[in-house]
Amino acid sequence: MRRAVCPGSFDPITNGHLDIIGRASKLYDVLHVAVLVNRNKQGMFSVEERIALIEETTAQYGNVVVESHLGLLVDFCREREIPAIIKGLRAVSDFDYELQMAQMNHGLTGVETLFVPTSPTYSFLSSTLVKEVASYGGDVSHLLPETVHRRLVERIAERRA
Ligand code: COD
Repeated sequence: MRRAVCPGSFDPITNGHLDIIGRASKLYDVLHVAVLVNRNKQGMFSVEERIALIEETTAQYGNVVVESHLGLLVDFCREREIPAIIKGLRAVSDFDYELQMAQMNHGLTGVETLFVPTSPTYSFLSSTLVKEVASYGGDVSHLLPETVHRRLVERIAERRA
């Protein structure tokens, strides 16, 4: 069984994430999506909500398993015997930090990191920017799966109420 993991915060999942997950799912028998829990960061969505949105939007691929993890990504990989981490690279600005993490993770357990170049359509896209634009009323509907966009608009309205 060939396995890999796409890790991230996914707060919330965007079309950029989905592009990488969809492409990676074709290369492996099982693709894990790991929602890494950051105790110091209050998200727009709870970890459970993020998992539900990822499960719903990746069901089409048929081989994606979604889980959360508190701790090091290398431990998530070791516990499940996952030899490869898949990361999307948006721009040169991503590269420095991604390279550091890849080298650190490899040094810790030998896990490999493979980079997939993002589709040009999504090279500017991040969850952070989407939340900011949406919170000021900008239209981000073309950047998110429909169900995620609906939940984001609802969440922003709930927070204003
Ligand atoms: N196009 C293509 N890929 C994209 C796009 C896009 N538009 N947006 C995001 N991605 C990909 C990138 O590969 C990105 O790394 C990944 O999706 C996740 O993105 P986010 O924004 O959801 O998540 P991040 O960047 O906050 O995730 C960072 C991790 C949680 C992966 C990292 O901090 C981590 O591994 N933490 C666990 C603790 C740990 O092991 N620390 C030591 C690291 S050496």
